[in-house]
Amino acid sequence: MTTTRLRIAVQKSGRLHDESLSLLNRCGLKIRTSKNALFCQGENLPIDLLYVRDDDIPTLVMDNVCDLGIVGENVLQEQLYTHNEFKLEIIQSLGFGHCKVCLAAPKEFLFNNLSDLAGKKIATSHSKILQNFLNQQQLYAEIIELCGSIEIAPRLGLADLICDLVSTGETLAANNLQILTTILSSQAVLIKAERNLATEKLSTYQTLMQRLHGV
Ligand code: PRT
Ligand code: ZN
Repeated sequence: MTTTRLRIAVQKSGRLHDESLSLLNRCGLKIRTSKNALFCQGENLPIDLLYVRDDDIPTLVMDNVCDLGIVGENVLQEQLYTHNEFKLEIIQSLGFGHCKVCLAAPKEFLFNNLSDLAGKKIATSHSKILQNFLNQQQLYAEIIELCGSIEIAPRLGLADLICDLVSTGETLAANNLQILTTILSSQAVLIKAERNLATEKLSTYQTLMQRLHGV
């Protein structure tokens, strides 16, 4: 189905949802929101929102289901490493959702430099970002892929260390873990596919971009 309305993919629920909506709101977009709706229409601009899992946002933008997406740079980077054919660009950093992808280990882990990671088991949900970092450092380590509760992996004996998102660091501290190094700094970003937008959507896009620069 073709539409002249600009469609933006936004996280349905989670850490980026409220601030994504608040940003669009400050850009003047009024949204008719109904509970559990996956698709919401803008009332005063030809812009619609699709509420989805954050991990699906790069694919939805790449596949032209959505014109734009708001997603964490960590998720974007992981997907770009996973799908070499994805051509996506960051249009603007949005100033919220700040966090870091860090390597962390139990406080007793002896760490002088990165070569101490050689041959270790590292639990993560960011396996491609981690693998790329290990390759750059010319290090071999075993990656244990987990979807969540990464911080508990060392205590369970599943891994020697972890590679996970950190914002305040409280979760690491609560699990007796300390940061060894930061691999990636992340925040929420507005993304678009590296192709021209349909001409009938251009003026809405330009209006949104002007307002984004002004907020
Ligand atoms: O359901 P869906 O798949 O959409 O959401 P999700 O569960 O995958 O993601 P969500 O909502 O947890 O996070 C969305 C995005 O928020 C992430 O991809 C990051 O870009 C960003 N973000 C910012 C964070 C954090 N800060 C953060 N602190 N994502 C996760 N965390 C975790 C952290 O790993 C730790 O376990 O929150 C916990 C608390 O962190 P500390 O350091 O403050 O204790
Ligand atoms: Zn997710």
